[in-house]
Amino acid sequence: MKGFPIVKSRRVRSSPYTSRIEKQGVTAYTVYNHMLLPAAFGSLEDSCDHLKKNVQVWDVAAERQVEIIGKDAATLVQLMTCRDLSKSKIGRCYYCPLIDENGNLVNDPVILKLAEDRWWISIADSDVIFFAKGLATGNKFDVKIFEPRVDILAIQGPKSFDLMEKIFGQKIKELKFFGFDYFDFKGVKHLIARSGWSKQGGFEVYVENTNSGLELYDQLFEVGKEFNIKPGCPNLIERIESGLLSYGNDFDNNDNPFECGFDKYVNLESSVVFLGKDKLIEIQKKGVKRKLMGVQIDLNQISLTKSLEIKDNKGSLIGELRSACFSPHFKKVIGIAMIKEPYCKVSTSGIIEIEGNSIVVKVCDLPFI
Ligand code: THG
Repeated sequence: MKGFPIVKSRRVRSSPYTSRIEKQGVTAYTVYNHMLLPAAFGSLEDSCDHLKKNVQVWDVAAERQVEIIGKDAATLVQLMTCRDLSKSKIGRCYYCPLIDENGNLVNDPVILKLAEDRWWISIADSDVIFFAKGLATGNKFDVKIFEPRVDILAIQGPKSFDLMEKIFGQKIKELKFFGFDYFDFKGVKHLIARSGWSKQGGFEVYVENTNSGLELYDQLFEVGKEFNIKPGCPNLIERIESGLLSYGNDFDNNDNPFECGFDKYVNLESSVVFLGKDKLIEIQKKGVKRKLMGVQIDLNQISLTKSLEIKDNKGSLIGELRSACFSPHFKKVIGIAMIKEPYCKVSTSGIIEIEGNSIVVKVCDLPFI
């Protein structure tokens, strides 16, 4: 992987775990929510393979929390998302598209209901806090909105269950997918959810007590030896194979939830009030003219730094490739692309230009696995 150093500063924040992952061999960072997010520990292929078979600890402190607390907290959270949260339960996480007044996407956070009047929005890479404050002020809501000191550690991979049982006891194995509860580590309570940005299974520890979190970090690696534990990070290959979408890469504020395949998180029939609802009803009636699709390309490597135009054989634009990687599993390049009608169906093909060569891309369904 080629690259240049990122300069740390007050603006590009470190996490409590930064000094640890640097001792452990982090080789690349990206910036996410104005914070360092590890992007590689050596080869992405090797890390992907390791993640699928073992267990990794990820410093995902860059998944910041926006806390909303107060009498109108539930109303404000609902105003921001098209997912009906009226039957939501304390102790559960909800994957929710956030929508603006045009029906376009603002973010795709995990939302945690801590209490009827207290919520955490665990955000992807956009400034949700200002969106929330604007809406709260404009609507004169009785809420407090702030970024609490929470730094998530993700424990991911098939062996995460046995590792976490050894540290937190067998009750942790009873957590349901996207459920959370509080677990004791040496006298300190930690909120732990069964979730994480991989499809290999695992947990996320929402660390509020930094000292205890650092001690937990070291303990995970100590106890994890027998499970072949390694430091890791959200893995580009694994997440594309699994069809986990990335705000800013695969979609952004110019796209709506139907174009991105978020249909099952859009509840237009319910009576709940949210921003852009009328627009989404209109969009659904008309139908969308493009969709996020998978693509397969017969190449053995690719490195995208911006989207690539996809054209038909007459040179007309049919879409754009937004993320891509070489997948050792498929032995070719796979990617995520926004494809226009009528090309957004399986086995259509198009052409991309890479360093002067025309290369065929084949459209397929998401997820790949
Ligand atoms: N965990 C936490 N915060 C996050 C992420 C996370 N914030 C940023 C980013 N990731 C938000 N994006 C996603 C995208 C997908 C999922 C979670 C966060 C995800 N999706 C599951 C799936 O697609 O199978 C389940 C969704 C569901 O149906 O409920 O897990 O990873 N804390």
